[in-house]
Amino acid sequence: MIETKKTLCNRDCPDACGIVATIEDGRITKIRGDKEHPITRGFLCYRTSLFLSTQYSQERLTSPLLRHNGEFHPISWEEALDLAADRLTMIRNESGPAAIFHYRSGGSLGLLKHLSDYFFERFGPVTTKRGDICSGGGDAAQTLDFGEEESHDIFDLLNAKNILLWGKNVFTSSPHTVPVLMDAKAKGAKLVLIDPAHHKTAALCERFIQPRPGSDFALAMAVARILFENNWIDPQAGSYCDHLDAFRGLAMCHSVENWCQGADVAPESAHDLARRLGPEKPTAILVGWGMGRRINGAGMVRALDALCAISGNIGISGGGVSFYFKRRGAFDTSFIRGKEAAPRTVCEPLFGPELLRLSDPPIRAVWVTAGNPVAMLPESETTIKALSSREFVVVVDSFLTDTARLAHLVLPTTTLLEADDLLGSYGHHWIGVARPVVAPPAGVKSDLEITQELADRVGLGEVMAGSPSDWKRRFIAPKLEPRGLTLETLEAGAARNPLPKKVLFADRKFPTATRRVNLMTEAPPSAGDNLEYPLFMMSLSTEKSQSSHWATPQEGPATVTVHPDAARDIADGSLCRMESAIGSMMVRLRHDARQRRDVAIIPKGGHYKDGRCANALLRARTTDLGEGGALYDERVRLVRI
Ligand SMILES: Nc1nc2c(c(=O)[nH]1)N[C@H]1C(S)=C(S)[C@@H](COP(=O)(O)OP(=O)(O)OC[C@H]3O[C@@H](n4cnc5c(=O)[nH]c(N)nc54)[C@H](O)[C@@H]3O)O[C@H]1N2
Ligand SMILES: Nc1nc2c(c(=O)[nH]1)N[C@H]1C(S)=C(S)[C@@H](COP(=O)(O)OP(=O)(O)OC[C@H]3O[C@@H](n4cnc5c(=O)[nH]c(N)nc54)[C@H](O)[C@@H]3O)O[C@H]1N2
Ligand code: SF4
Ligand SMILES: [Mo]
Repeated sequence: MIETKKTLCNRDCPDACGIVATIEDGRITKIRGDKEHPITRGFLCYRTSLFLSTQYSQERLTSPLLRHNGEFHPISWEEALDLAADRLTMIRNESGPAAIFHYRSGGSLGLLKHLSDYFFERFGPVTTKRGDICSGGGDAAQTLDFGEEESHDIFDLLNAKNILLWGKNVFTSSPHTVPVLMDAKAKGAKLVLIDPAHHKTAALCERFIQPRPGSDFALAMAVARILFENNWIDPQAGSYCDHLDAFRGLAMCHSVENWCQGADVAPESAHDLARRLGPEKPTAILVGWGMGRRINGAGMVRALDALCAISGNIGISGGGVSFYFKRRGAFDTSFIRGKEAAPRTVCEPLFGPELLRLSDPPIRAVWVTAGNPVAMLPESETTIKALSSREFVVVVDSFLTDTARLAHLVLPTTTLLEADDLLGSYGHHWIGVARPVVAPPAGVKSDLEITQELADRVGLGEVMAGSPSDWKRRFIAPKLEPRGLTLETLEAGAARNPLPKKVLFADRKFPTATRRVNLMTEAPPSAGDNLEYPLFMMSLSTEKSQSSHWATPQEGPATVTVHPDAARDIADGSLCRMESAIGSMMVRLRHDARQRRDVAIIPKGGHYKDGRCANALLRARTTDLGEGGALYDERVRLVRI
């Protein structure tokens, strides 16, 4: 029998695509993008197009595994969950719930994944994470400036005359924004990319500005100064912005030439950007998630917020400074209190160091779900040391990741094609449901089943009871049902979240304390120079993987891309070592004359066990605000072998 079924992709990706699967005799034979989904438009990205090889991979875990004397042995679910319940209860009773750390990352963005948080809150509350490795800096910046973070409707880009892709590689990280940008171009919009790294997105743009990494604050101040000097400031800016004079003072404290020197761009580039934001508006700024992952990342995003606000691009159609779409905004998760309830928290980017440092009580047990901290969080070796020295580590995943290898107990779970969940998106406003297109293999349980069966064993069975549909209704009811959206309507097809407006802040009122934009008044910290390690290691998303999950197996050393002048006579295609202050790895060098001379670009998500992991070289540091990860400020050098 041949049938087709629809679901939504739950990966940590801004696009939340509609997927259409063809199933023949119980086996998925094909997946493609849903033509009826307004964002997906019938295509999937490279990594998910190849997902069937992951779905049916020999490496997929189909039984709980217990590590004994360094080796994993399959055990039954009964044994596995009895053991987990006993150990967690013992540790809680002996040391208090703070001795247990529940770490959930974004392996699936399904809303029902929050139920793991809910369980641990009711079981403890236990120690949870704070900060955000991904967008902590940018989130804090936008919230501080505007009182909340949301984005213009993605189709409002069609009303823009200019679109500034500020630190954003749409082809790789949000491919379904590309058709919208193409449509905007067809309607006459002009695109500019501002990014230290050269990538495919430059081809979409009429102009490519390539500043020094981390120098966007300086570039933005040059632009601001030009806006002030030409009187291209919105005449009403003083009425809806706080600190306009102080911000002007900040922009005026250096000449345009000096600011541009700091950013290593020609002053003409700053004049060009100012013209687009001023007389040639409306201009939409799309802020990439990557840009804020720096020690001054929040300051950089705040500078872009300020440019948008003072130039009057805020609150108008075709304008705005869009960073994050509130993917959870439509759903009610308020019964889970999260950080507020937790006895203490671990800062996510400092996972390894904090786990080792915490005492009174020390962390004795760690429950990791939907994340691979060894590969994806900074300072892999510290993370390894931290996890290896705990008494009880459980990892819930479908594969034996770098992190799962350190677990005492590994619990196999469902993939995106077996998910039964609710989804929003952080790159547009469409929401919907994921439904299993096939049942999971024997021996695999969903995160919800795992949580419920654990709950049954520790007296929380009733608290966690309910089918996936029951839980979906609970998340949907408070905000969506009054607006006419029910589970049944979402099951019929993705719908636009009715809550966010198409144009944000159209009344120029902001949910800050003063109802005005909070303009920045001070320069953020600077990463400074480093003569010993001259290159910024930029460990960036690649189309070939979803973080540490690769579409096809990777072999050999990681490829590092540098400008030929930065290669120190190491030939294109040859092996060398890349060293940072804390580690070194063998890499294959690739020359690319389109890159800056101060960057070394390596794909993010390489596996530690294969010696491909950038995080082995990266120190655990946080952003200036919001406890994000300062991921792209580590300096490295290349050494001949
Ligand atoms: N194929 C693929 N897609 C993905 C992912 C993946 O692993 N693979 N990961 C997903 C995740 S987790 C997320 S959060 C999203 C977003 O994932 P990101 O990878 O953060 O994507 P971008 O928003 O494109 O931001 C990255 C861009 O920021 C630029 N950048 C870095 N530093 C600076 C700077 O100082 N100034 C400026 N102007 N630019 C800078 C980088 O050069 C890069 O081009 O994408 C998701 N999409
Ligand atoms: N050096 C460097 N480090 C980075 C970044 C960078 O740019 N450079 N990017 C950062 C960013 S933006 C992010 S968001 C983080 C991502 O960090 P992580 O969230 O840790 O990334 P993944 O490697 O995708 O790990 C997710 C795991 O969840 C599993 N999984 C998938 N679906 C499910 C499910 O339904 N249930 C469960 N239990 N597990 C599931 C997957 O198999 C995978 O092993 O990494 C950050 N780390
Ligand atoms: S990973 Fe992103 S682009 Fe790829 S199918 Fe999933 S939602 Fe779409
Ligand atoms: Mo992310």
